[in-house]
Amino acid sequence: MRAQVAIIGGGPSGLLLSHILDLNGIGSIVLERKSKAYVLERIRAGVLEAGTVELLRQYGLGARMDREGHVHDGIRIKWPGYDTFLIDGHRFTGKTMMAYGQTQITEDLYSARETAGGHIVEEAEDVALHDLKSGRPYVTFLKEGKTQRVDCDFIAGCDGFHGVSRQSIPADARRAYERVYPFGWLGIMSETPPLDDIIYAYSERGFALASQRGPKLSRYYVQCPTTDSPEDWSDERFWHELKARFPADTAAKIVTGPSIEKSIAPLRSFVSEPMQYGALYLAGDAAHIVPPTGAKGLNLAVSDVFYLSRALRAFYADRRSDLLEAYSETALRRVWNAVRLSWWLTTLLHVFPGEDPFPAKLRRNEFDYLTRSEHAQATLAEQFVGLPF
Ligand code: RFL
Ligand code: PHB
Repeated sequence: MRAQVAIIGGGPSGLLLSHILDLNGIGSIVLERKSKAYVLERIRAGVLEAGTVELLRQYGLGARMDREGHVHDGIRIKWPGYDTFLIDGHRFTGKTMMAYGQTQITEDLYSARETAGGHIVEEAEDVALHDLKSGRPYVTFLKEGKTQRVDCDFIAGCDGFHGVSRQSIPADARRAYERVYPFGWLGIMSETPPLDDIIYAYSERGFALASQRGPKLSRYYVQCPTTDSPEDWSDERFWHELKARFPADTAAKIVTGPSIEKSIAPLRSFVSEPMQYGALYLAGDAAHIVPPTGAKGLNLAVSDVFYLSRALRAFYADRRSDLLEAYSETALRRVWNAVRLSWWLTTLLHVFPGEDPFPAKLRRNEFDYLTRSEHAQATLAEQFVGLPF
């Protein structure tokens, strides 16, 4: 097979890249290790930055999002002893955010690719990248027991944190920067009406989050030890702990019911630099991970795809390679902003196991300052709603 761009991974990064390239007359093949059904079953992100919403609309992917998504001025923070605090993106930037699930975006992307006759290979096993520096790169994979080969001009590594693309860069040509946090998030989905607002709650028992996926679908999280497994958490225990972390009046409004999904995600900050090696360009979680506090991961995947698709378009339409050469540096500037913001919010809103009383005092003072300073609020709101691409 031959394609201008071979895309490894059919998550949001890979599918969006292939969609935008197609609209610019650039051909691609997407190689996805799992089945489409499996990819669509993963429950992940739920909050989109203003720039992500605009980009999805611009590429014809906004219709269902605008129908079913829920617009928010920002996310609220509940802190014991304080009035509810709104990270007010709208007030400070004029922009809003959208609650719309990654699952739905991925469905929209699959259907857009299928309508356009896009080439997606599901259940592609043993994907391997070859000759990245040769000027004639290619990818091999196993499908139904047969080895296949895709010759291409470029390879886009969109295969997430555990993918093969980043590992295909020689160890001495990349550097990783990492923080692993000493807790995870236990998340549940339940077919119950959500609260009106998306709320981060800080309490001495740890962090909790109330979010939503639709008028009758709620998503909730609680901070938990990394050693826990979902089996340790009955629904009853989950609801009890969730409510204990919210102020009593908010807890009273939470409608409980059976969970339809329950999983634990570890929290990590990770960046691999550079995001390019020869013909290989990394995008999304393949190059970087942020803890979910701040809701930046999917939005970063979208901004990477924006920069990479723009660079590939300039290459094919205008024979310009300057944007490709600048890709890693351009994308990383925005990545590090999200890494810093997500780290800061994680530190502000979580209780670190075994800590002495000093950090709790700092957190409280930081939050107190935030509630009193318009400058602090403006700084946070601007980055939370998302810096321009
Ligand atoms: P994905 O989604 O991991 O997709 C990668 C795809 O590559 C496939 N793959 C391979 N294919 C071929 N060969 C291989 N060797 C392969 N290895 C892997 C995988 O099967 C998969 O289909 O990465 P992508 O596309 O870069 O997208 C990134 C986002 O998924 C991620 O950043 C977000 O989900 C992070 N995130 C959030 N981001 C937000 O912007 N807002 C949020 O509110 C938000 N909440 C979250 C989150 C992530 C969470 N978890 C579970 C990590 C909440 C949670 C709980
Ligand atoms: C979600 O709705 O899943 C969600 C919302 C906000 C976050 C992370 C996840 O910071």
